[in-house]
Amino acid sequence: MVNKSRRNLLKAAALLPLAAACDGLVWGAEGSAAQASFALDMTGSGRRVDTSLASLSYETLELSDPTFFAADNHGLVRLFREMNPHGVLRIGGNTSDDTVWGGYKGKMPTYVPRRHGKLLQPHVLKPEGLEALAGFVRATGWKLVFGVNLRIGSPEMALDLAQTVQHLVGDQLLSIQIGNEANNYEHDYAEFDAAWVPYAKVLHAAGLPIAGPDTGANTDWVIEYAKRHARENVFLSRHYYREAAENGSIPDMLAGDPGFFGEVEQIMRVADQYALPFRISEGNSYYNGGRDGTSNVFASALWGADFMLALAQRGVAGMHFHGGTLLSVETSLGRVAKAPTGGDIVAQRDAQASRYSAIAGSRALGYQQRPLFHGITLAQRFAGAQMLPGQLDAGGANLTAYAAKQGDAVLVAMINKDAQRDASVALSGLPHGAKGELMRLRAPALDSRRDVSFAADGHVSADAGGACRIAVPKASAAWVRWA
Ligand code: BDP
Repeated sequence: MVNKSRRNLLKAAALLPLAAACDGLVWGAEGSAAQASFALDMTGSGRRVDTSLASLSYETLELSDPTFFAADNHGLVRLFREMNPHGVLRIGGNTSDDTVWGGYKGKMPTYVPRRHGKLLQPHVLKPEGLEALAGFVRATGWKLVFGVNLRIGSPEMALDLAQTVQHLVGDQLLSIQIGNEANNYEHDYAEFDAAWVPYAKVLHAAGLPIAGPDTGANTDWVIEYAKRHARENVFLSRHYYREAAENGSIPDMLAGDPGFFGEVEQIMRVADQYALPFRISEGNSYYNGGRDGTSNVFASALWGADFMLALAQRGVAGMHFHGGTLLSVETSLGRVAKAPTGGDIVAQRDAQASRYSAIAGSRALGYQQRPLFHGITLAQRFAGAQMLPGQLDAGGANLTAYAAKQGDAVLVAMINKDAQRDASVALSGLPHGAKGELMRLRAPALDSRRDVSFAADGHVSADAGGACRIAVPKASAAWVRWA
C-alpha cells in the first residue's frame, strides 16, 4: 500500500512541475481529477471575519421547557461552546409572534390567529423559561438576540418582556428584535414601519438595544429600514432559506445561490454607509422545517461551510442557523411533530431535532452534532481573520475556495461540492516554504447522516516559491492553516 501510493505520488509530482505535490493523498483513478488552481493575493485585503460568524437561531417556543435552555443542560452548553465560544443565540421565529408574556401585569392584548393558522390560543412564555435562558447564556458565554411579538400590536407588553430579558441577561443582551418575518402579515414596508415605530420608541426610550427588520427574503425592506432607522439600531438583519423543503434536493443545495449574494452585496453597501453590521438572523437550507435526507445529511455540511464563508467574504457578521427541537419547529409551522421512533441512540437523538438543526438530541438522550455542525466549525475557523482575495479556476468542478490572513498565519479553505469530480488544487502565493496544518471535512457519502468528521489529516508544505498542490476529493472539503 505504502509503496504504491508513494509511486503514485511521484508520478503525480512529475506531471506538475510548477507545484510541489505536497499532500500525501493520492487518487484512485489518476488523471480524472479536475485540475484547479487558486492563486492567493497576499497584497490585497478583504473583510474581517466577525468572531460571532457561527451563530444559531431557535424558536421562542423552546423556552416553554425551562430545562432546555438551562445552565445545567451540560450537553447542549458544551456543543454551543464547541461550535463557537463567541456565538450569538437568536430567539424568535414564527412562535415569537404567537407568544404572549406570562409575566405581564398589564391588560393582555387579544390574540388573533394567523390567516389559515391552526393555533387558536397564543403560547404563554413563563418567567422560569426566561430565567433558565439567562443561565444558559451565561454558561455558554453567547450573546442573545431576543424577538418580541409585533403581530399582536402591544408595545407595552413587548417593553415589559424586553426589560425583563435585559434585567436577567445584562450585558450579554445584544439586541431586541421586533417581529419575525413581518412581511408575512404586514401588507408592505410602510405598514410594517407604522407598526414598528411605536415599539421602537418605547424600547429606545428605555435604553434597550434594537436590531431589525428581521424580515424574510425582503432585501428592499432591509434597505428602506436602514435608511429610516439606522441610528436606532445595533445591526441590520434578514433571513435566508434557499427554497421550500418540497423543492429541495442535494444537487439543488450544492448548486449554490449566486443571486442571493448579489442581494447581500446590496445590503452591505447600505450597512457600510451607516457603519452597521449585517446578520442573517435566521436561515438554513430549506424552509418548511428542512428536508429529510437533504438538510440533515453530509451535503448540508459542505453547503453550510461554503455559505458561511461566502457571507463572511462579503462582510456579513453572523449567520444564525435555525434549528432546535422538531416540536418547536413543527409547531411554528402549524403542524404536529411526529418524530420517527426506534433505532440506536444516534437515530433516536436525530429524531428529536428539526430536520435542518445543526444539533440533535434531548436532555434525556444527550446531544450530538448533525453533519451541518461540522461544516459550521470549518467556516468558524476563519473567525477574526482578514479575508484575502484569490483567483480561482475550478477546473470544471463545483469547487469554491477562500483565503484569509489570521495573525501571521494564512488560512485556505477549499470546498469540493462536486458529486462526481475529485479536484487537484494548485495553490500559489503562499508564504514561501510555509508549513500547513491540514484538516478535512468528509463522510462516506453526500447523503450520510453519520460518520461525518472534520479532523486533522497531517501536514503539507509549500515549496520555496509558495506553491503547493492539494487533493480535494469529490464531496469533501479541506482547510489548511499555513504558518
Ligand atoms: C421561518 C420562520 C420559522 C420557521 C421556518 C421554516 O421564521 O419559524 O420554522 O421559516 O419554515 O420563516 O422552517
